[in-house]
Parts: sequence; C-alpha cells; structure tokens
Amino acid sequence: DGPERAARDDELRRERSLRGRAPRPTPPSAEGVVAAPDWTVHDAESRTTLPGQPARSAGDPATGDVAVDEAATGIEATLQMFLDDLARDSYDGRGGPVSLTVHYGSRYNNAFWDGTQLVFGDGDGRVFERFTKPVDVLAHEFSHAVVEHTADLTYRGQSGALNESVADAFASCLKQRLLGQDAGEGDWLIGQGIFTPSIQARALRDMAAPGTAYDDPEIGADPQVGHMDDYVETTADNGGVHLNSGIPNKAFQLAAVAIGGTSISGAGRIWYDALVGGDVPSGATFATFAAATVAAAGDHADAVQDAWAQVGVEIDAAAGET
Ligand code: ASN
Ligand code: ZN
Repeated sequence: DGPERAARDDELRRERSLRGRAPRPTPPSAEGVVAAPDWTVHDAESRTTLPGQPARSAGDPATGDVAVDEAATGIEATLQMFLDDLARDSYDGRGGPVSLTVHYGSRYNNAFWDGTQLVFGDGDGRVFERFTKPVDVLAHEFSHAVVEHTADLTYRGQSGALNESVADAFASCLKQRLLGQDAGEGDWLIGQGIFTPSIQARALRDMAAPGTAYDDPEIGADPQVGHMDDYVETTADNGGVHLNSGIPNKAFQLAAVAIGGTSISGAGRIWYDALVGGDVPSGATFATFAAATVAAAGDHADAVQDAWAQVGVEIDAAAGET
C-alpha cells in the first residue's frame, strides 16, 4: 500500500496508455497509404495450363529457379517505376495483384499478356533464350495490361502499332531507370540478350533505329519501319503492329532525348498523361495519339510535335479538341 502501490498504479496506467497508442496495422484502403505491390509468379512446368503452380509471391526469398526469380525482380522493378514516377498503382491503377507464369509450354518462343496475366516461355534455346531474361520484355508485357486498362488501344492497324509502341516506350524507360541512365544515354534496344549467340542480332527491336536490330540468315532482317513514308500495309501481324510500331517508337525516342532527363520523367510522363487523359480513343490513329501527346506536353509541346514531324506524322489539329 501507500506510495509503492501508487507508483505501481502509475506504471500500469503508463503501460496501458502506451499500449493504447501503439501503432495498429493500417487498413489497406486508408487514404494516402499504398500497400506493397502484390504479385505471384507461377510455374507452368512446361505445360500450357494457366496459371500453373504458385512458385514465389511478394515478400518471398529467391527460389533458385532463374526464370521465377527473374520474373519476380522484374515485376517488382516495373511496379515500382509506375508507382514512383507515374503514381500508378499496378496495371489497373488500383493495386491489382499481378499474376505471372514462367516455364510456359515447351521451348515456347514468346511472352504475352492474355488479358488476365503475364506469360513467359523458356525459348527454344537455339534462337531464343528465356523470355524473362531481358527485364524490358517483362515491362513491355506489363505495359500491355496498363494500355488495356487506360486507352485500350485496339490491337490492329495504327491503334495496334500504338499499343505496341507504348509497351516498348515504358519498357525502355524501365531499362534506363535500372541502369541509372538519362534518355540521351539509353541504348533504346528492346529485348537485348533474348537471342542466343548463334543469331546475328543485337535485340528484338531498336527504338532509335527501327529496322536495324537484327539481320541473320535464319530469322531474316528486322522488318520494322521508322517513318510514315515506309508504313507497311499488311494483313499479317494484326496489320503490322510490330512493324509500324517503329514509327511511334522513333518519335518517342526523339522526344525523350530532346526533352532530356530520364525518359520516364520526360516523354514517359507525357505519353502516360496522353494515355489516361481521355483524348485517345481505342481506335486512335498515329495523328490522334500524337495530338494528345502534344496537348499533354506543356512546355515541351514543340519538342514533341517536332519528334512526330521527324517520323512523318503530322498533328491532326482537330484531334484532342471536343
Ligand atoms: N510478345 C508479343 C507482344 O507482346 C506477343 C503478342 O502479344 N503479340 O507483342
Ligand atoms: Zn507487345
């Protein structure tokens, strides 16, 4: 009793009040709080059933499976760039968990976004290595998901080539960000290291010099074009989406270098603002998209307009107005 008891009660009160003020886990919906990016890499075990077996999720340590771990570090870096530099939380802008699958099929020579998840083949080992190897290929596929959830550019003709090009643009932004490069220092290669050494290729595509990424007896020459004078009319490849994407790719590269700084903070931010701004319909032509980027460019409008002019895209003055 007495002073001892009083001191003990005091201590208890202090403890209780401390406990009361202890930080509580914040509900994920709380304003201003962004939960850690959520993702799961699955293993298709060389079959084509999706998504396959869960192999690694956000917060898990490395597995030792190279493709699983490349996909894991690649999606972390990609989500981080969109969050840090564009304030976009995952592909849907709402922190949607990302599902990825590696070891898809047997010797499968491609990667894709299927509308639900990202999928990566191992490559046949003769022409192609793992599709998880260049991190920009992963960022390219993820960016298709971003496009689908924003302007939803129809995957055919000019709008399809724009869909392809925007995916390459954010992919190159990610590559440069990881290398600590400004736009002027970037190599602008997409998919460097994806071909085996037996193929005479530097990469899948070269945004700075479309049509020069490879020239090989087995796979032929890079068929991309980089100017409207060379626009390819074809029914193959959804109307040449991977061929004509070289035109807006080159415009992006020229704009990024002219604006300076990092590609994501300059042209990347402008292209993203155009994509989400509501002035780019699903069936957008190059001219309509170009007008939206000029409108989103602020002080850099002249540099962006000049970049498009250099690839032969004249701005449609009526586009972007309502
Ligand atoms: N890798 C190709 C691409 O992302 C596959 C496709 O979906 N056409 O463009
Ligand atoms: Zn693509």
